[in-house]
Amino acid sequence: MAEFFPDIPKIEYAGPKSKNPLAFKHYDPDEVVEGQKLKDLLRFSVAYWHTFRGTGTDPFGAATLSRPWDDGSNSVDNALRRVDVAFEFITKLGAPFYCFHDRDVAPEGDSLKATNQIFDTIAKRLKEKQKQTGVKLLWGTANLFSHPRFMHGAATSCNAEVFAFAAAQVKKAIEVTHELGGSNYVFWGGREGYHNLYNTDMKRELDHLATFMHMAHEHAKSIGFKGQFLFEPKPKEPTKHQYDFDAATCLNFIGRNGLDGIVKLNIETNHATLAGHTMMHELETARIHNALGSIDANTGDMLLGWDTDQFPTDIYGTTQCMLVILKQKGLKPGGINFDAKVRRESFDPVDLFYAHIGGMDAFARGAKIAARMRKDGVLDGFVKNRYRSFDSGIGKKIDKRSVGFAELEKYMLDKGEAAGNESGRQEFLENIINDYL
Ligand code: XLS
Ligand code: NI
Ligand code: NI
Repeated sequence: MAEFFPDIPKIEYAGPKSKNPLAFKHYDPDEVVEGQKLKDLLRFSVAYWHTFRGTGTDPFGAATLSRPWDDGSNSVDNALRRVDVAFEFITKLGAPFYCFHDRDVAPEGDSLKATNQIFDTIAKRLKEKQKQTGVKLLWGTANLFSHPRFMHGAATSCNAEVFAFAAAQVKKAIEVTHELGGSNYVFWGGREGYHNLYNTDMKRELDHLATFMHMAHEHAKSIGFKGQFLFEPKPKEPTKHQYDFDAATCLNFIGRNGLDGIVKLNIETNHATLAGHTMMHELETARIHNALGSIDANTGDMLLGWDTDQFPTDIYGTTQCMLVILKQKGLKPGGINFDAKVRRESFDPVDLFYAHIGGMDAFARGAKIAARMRKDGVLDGFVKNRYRSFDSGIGKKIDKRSVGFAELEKYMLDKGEAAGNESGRQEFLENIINDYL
């Protein structure tokens, strides 16, 4: 079988002292952290779209990336060859999972029927390759944003024909995800949002989105797909007002539309930044609502205001992510997907390896640092103690709701003033965190 990365060996763990750029320094898949092997805790996934379909184009310039195996065509042969490339890459990297949109793996045909046939052909090859290599599908999704038919949205389009097309496409994408043993199915809003209320019935569009998700869930049930549905928040791009703005907005949508427990969240670092939040805030918002399903680990650039989809390299950031993720003992059935692309200047195939190795090492380090902090009870003890006034006395009564405003007024009239404030010690805690890095 042809090798597409002939000069690249299987990437191994070589330890922190290694100077080999094609080895892991921190990600040892079998190292145990908080009772789990790192490979099971982190569940890394390669994103098919950026890694095997990315060309390096940007709004100002043409493709730059050198991908000798790709003839640039939309042929089925080219798509099949990409599958072989993908599985050689993922296997050499040692990532246990991958993710795709339907249109990343399989091009569109002349009709929906032809498109579905092409998708089946590719899915067959994907299935063979999964079996051969042991690589699994973390999640599947449908591309409901690239084709011109989705100009007004997909599930939130003003055009019922487009809603129907999107439904047919998602039906097929769920079926293929099921056939390939996918653990999750993702809804990212894509063009679900609007630019201007002069032409938009927001209520009707949101109702349609809820209808769409219920229909997807009903279909999944009918075919026996047990994977987790995930909604991916993102505040901007491509529309000005995306309906899946941030974790809180998505949770509100889920809760108000009877989708609690059916749909969880796929939280992306870059999207958190665009929403004006930290990733830690978004993760914790999802977690406390029992909705932290999976993450897209790509980060943005603090100086650029769009989804730059960079590989995570900031250990401070990955530590913060892992502090939250470890609280719920990992993300399973979700994982850490690199929805990230190499810069257009990094055009060699080997750059794909450097990028993923760096991201995996950054998360492995974050996991180990966070675990040490948790073992020493650095934050937990502090936080628990900070709220101790609610563990007894009047605080306990408030938590139990056994008092109301009248009792609290009497309590304070008797005391005259609230006592007991203590320092929040933010800088003290920030210093301790730096000690662990
Ligand atoms: C785009 C999104 C997208 C989703 C999958 O910004 O991150 O890539 O993860 O549709
Ligand atoms: Ni994403
Ligand atoms: Ni994104």
